[in-house]
Amino acid sequence: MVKVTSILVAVLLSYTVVQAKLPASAPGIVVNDNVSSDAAGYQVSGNAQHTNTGLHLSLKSNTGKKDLYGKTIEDLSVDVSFETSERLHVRIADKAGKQYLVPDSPLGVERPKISHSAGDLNYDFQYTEKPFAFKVIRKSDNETIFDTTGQPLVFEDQYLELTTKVPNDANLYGFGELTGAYRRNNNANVTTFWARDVADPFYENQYGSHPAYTEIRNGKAHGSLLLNAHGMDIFTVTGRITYKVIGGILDFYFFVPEPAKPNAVVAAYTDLVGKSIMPSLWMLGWNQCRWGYQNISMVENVVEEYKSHNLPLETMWTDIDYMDSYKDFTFDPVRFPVSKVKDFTTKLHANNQRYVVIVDPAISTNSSYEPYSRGHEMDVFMKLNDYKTEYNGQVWPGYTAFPDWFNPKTQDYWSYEISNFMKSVDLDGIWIDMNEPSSFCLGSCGSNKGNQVPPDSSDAEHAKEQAALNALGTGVPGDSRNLLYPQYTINNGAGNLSEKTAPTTATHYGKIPHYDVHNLYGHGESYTTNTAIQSYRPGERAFVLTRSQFVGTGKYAGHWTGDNSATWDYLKVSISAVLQMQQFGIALSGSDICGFLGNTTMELCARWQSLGSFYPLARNHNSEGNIPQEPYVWPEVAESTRNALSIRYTIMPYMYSLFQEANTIGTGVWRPLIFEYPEDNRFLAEDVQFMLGDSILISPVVYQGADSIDAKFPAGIWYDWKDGTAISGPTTQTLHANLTEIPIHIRGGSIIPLKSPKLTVSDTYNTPYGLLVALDKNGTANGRLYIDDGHSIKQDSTSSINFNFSQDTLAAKGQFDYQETTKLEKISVLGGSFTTAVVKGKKYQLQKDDKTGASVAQGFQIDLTSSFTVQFN
Ligand code: MIG
Repeated sequence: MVKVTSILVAVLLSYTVVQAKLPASAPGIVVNDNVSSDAAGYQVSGNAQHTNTGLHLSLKSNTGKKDLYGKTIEDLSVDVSFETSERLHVRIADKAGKQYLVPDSPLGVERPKISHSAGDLNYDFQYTEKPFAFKVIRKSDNETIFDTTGQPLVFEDQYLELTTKVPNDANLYGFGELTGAYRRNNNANVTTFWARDVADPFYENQYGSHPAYTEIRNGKAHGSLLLNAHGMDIFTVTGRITYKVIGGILDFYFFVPEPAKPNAVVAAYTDLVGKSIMPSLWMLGWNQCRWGYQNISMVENVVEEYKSHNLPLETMWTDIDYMDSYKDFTFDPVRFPVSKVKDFTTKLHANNQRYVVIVDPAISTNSSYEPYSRGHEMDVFMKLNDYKTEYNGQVWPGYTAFPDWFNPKTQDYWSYEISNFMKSVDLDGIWIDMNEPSSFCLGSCGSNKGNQVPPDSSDAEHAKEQAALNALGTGVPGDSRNLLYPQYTINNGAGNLSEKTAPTTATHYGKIPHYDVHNLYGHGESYTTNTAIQSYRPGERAFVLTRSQFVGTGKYAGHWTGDNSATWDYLKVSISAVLQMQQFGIALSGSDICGFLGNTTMELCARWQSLGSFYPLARNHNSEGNIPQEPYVWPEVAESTRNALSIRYTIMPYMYSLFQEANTIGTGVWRPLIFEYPEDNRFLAEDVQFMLGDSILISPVVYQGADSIDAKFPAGIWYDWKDGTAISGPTTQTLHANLTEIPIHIRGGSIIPLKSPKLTVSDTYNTPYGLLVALDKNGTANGRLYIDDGHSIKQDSTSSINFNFSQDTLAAKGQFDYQETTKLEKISVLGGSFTTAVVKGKKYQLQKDDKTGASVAQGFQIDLTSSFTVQFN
């Protein structure tokens, strides 16, 4: 266990490093942000061909400087497909088709098969022949949204470069996963894409890759995706975006919706990459986790404490502590005996609570460990560059093998292991970590057929590992590329591409070098795990929480933002981290509440619980060795948690409806204010205040010692959740919020479906429905409620109810197929001055509630199984 201790020390030492202050802009790690202006470039050769889907061009390399960082590919083809009126596909590829492409779903991204060009295009595609360059123009306002004119095009086997001009101070959102401001600073900023196990450093590459952005210009939005999984740097420099990629092709998609709304860009983007997973209702409940729950009684005790402090708890989690010597699919026989864990889950389930545990992809190579021998037998692990020898890295259990998601047999392997494991104690979901993939040694560093323990990591040891890796060669047979040391060095914060992960010369099924699919490893595990969980609970929505992700992972899993620190900077930046995931179609996301690394404080934790209670995925998680930070540890934190969670559970039908919209339309559960109010320039860089759906404005306090926030309000009426006070926007107001409160405002013009908050989601959902009607200045409001059984993948019948309030009448119309048994019993109105409500001829008095400021009518028994109206006087 020597090695494990030294890793732990390294983790502990890194606390001080990661607790750096939030920089105003990217730190100076920029290398090579220039464009290669002397590169040869390309010209169109022959005639353009009109195809069924658009246009086909052949390109030939010009004379001039070639082979900048690899071998120039002389012949290219450009295929332009007018896929839909709002989606344009521009693929620049090597004519020979040798460059690696992101595979189709499920392990990559499904590219829609288009047979005919769409009509009514919102965009124009224009190109120049010599040198070849292209523009994408939005027709409605003749705005050029992508423009490579006058910029070099480089296409080499290990280096692609393309630049588009953008306005000097462009409003760019996306390009993640990244810890930093939501609006990208255009001042020599680089985003690097190479999945990496690292504790959320600001403006460096981390766990996931989404080379996609939305830009807002003069209130109008468009978007773009470079569908490429290779390592890359994207520079957002004054006046341009420059892509520098170390493999694959330039597979661009452009999203040009009309009207050109930011949310419509997200919808168009997720039309392509897939919609966010539909969570079961219970996944909206509160989660408690930590690394350091050393035995099952500690875990049971946490559940008890929650109950005795009257705090909602839906799902209890355990980290690698539960495992026997950190081996997947095992429970420590002394600290977490299976029989006791099973009793624990049985008890949780009886109380409508859940249990989720962590699983790492790396499998201990101990030959007496069955999950290893089975996998070895089935031949499902990653290989070295001889395509035969197993690649063995090192993770928590010591030497490990890595499941190869690209091998078609791996699904059977993983389904068997996961379902067997889940069955042993009746688990509810799986949390997948370390799937960048993370490895503590360099290269294939040994294996544990008997009981070998990896040596201490040291410089000498690392040098040995490096030499052994080099000795295997820098590439793979039949491929001339230098995979170990590509000439263009992306700004990988870990240094060489093979550091702290599988080496780029390791291989996957089909002889694919890891170099080409590194950024897809977590995506593949997310899909495979989701499918595996379904083999244990057929028909049920699977719960997977993944650390590493790629374009489209949201359709298989949720994501937490990894190892943040218990500091005020990380509280603040969690907002842009979650907003980013919404934009990428990973709606079910959140950060570790109260902070993972380092000790939290009462004040920080109180504020974080308030904010985190509104994360789409709300989980308190803590690292080893830190002081406990469950909300009951401090009375103030318990109070702030009860306050915020009582609001979350009250508006749960609204949140669930938002998740269903994320799953069908693609819009975020959280939304940046600029996405809702793109014409209001005050919100261009706003990433503290944000919207929950389109009806709730959240204005958290994120600074130490502060007890107020200068909150900006969009145009319209905004009602304070606490007392109904109306604020008329656009305006800025200083809102007071003591330690246990978070300012929340309801947009005038919205109708929000409610429940009565209880300690679990199912108890909450057993209470009658209510409606909160917040009127705008015209006395109108709208809202929506989605109902289904809350857990099945396929639904026989669902309800989608649209509420409309106008001319003093509330009307509910839509689809009412779900046999909902709880009734609508209460309607609260903010604004207006009504005294009675009439339902089917029966009169109800409205009473002013002095606390909430609303006029409330109750005692209805309105069925939510058919349309109805309520008349207000
Ligand atoms: O090497 O399982 O991001 O949430 O608690 C650290 C222990 C491994 C990293 C995860 C974190 C988890 C921790 N893991």
